[in-house]
Amino acid sequence: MTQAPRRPALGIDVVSIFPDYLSPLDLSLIGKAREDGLLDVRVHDLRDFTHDRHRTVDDTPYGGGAGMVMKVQPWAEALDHVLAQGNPYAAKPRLIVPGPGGQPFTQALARELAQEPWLAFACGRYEGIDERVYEHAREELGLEVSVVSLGDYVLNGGEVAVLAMVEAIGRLVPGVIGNAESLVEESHEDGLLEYPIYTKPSTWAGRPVPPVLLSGNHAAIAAWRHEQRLARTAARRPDLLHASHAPGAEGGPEVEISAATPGDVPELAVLMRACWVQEAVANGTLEIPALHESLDDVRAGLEQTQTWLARSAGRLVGAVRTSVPPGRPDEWLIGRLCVVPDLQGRGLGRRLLEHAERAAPDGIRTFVLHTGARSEGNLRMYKRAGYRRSADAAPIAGAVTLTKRRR
Ligand code: JD8
Repeated sequence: MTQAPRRPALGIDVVSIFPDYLSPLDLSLIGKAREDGLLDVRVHDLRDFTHDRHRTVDDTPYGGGAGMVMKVQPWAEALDHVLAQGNPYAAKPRLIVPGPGGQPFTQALARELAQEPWLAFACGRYEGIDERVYEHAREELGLEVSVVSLGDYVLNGGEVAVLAMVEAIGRLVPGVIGNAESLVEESHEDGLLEYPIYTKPSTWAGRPVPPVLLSGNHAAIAAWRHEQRLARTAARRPDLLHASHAPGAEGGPEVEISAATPGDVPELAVLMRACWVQEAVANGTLEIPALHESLDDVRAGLEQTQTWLARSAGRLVGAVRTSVPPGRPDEWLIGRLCVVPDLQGRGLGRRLLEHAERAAPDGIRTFVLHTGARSEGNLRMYKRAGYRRSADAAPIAGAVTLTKRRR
């Protein structure tokens, strides 16, 4: 099995008048990732780019007012220096400037920044940085500049924010977190908070661990954990819950799921082509049946399976189909589950999966489905839904079989 080529190190430059403030990045997982070459973090002292005896980086604000403002010249030279050092994987860094008025820092933004090859962070102090530094970075240096806030409270400078952002971004770089699996069910990863966790002893001070967790019944454990996540989110962060679980949230106005009819065939063919191109890219193969089906094949599919469609304000936004595999009367094969690219990650796939499961007739004991071995997003969603890898071969090369016992 050839090793996937290791992703080049994520380059991170940080400029601050308190470089020692960033020394926690030498420790723990981020520190190890730097030793392992997964992250290349460089911290620069802004005062190194001053030329006066007092190494001055600030001055009084034009127009009056309290406090001091950081001067343009040291920042301009510091940015020139960072760019001049270069990065083997990118011509220019994306510049992140923490500020209380910036766009909120979120897990989604962390995921986005973790995809970048080179990030630079400018830590302000005092009342902030002269506005012309932002203009110079954008217009003269041609950098993408983002002002980002850690949260709705006031800090004394950008260093604490950079510590948090570098940790949240760095741990998403492949290989930094030993068991990438553990990233799957984290809070904010999918809009729900985490479930409660326990370890030995199974009873402490008369307090038992919830019995389901000792049952070995993966499906029941997955279901309990999902319910706990919903309950916690409703209690602590209803704003998140509304976003991910309110009816219609998946696609704006109401999303209705209904049985497909022959009239839906043309749209369904387009939807499946769009979604399986994505799978083909992820899995590096075009040998995927959905990509080679004619309209007649899709029409036949409607006759041989129960096909369900999700529509939002009339727009076809998702689909799934179900059938009993020949010779396996107690299995429910769930297939062709797909969601339009612009609405993925909002729970519609999970809703279609639950609908397909609920549609199973009596006598069905096991749900079965197949997906690409490298379809990370799908595998995460199915794992959260209680599915586990099966030794059974999948119908096509590069795919895997997942099963779940019906509760
Ligand atoms: C950068 C200077 C201090 C801010 C006058 C207090 C982020 N969530 C956040 N809260 N505060 C910051 C932040 C604060 C900063 C700087 C980030 C640079 N200050 C200033 C304006 C009011 N003092 C932040 N991210």
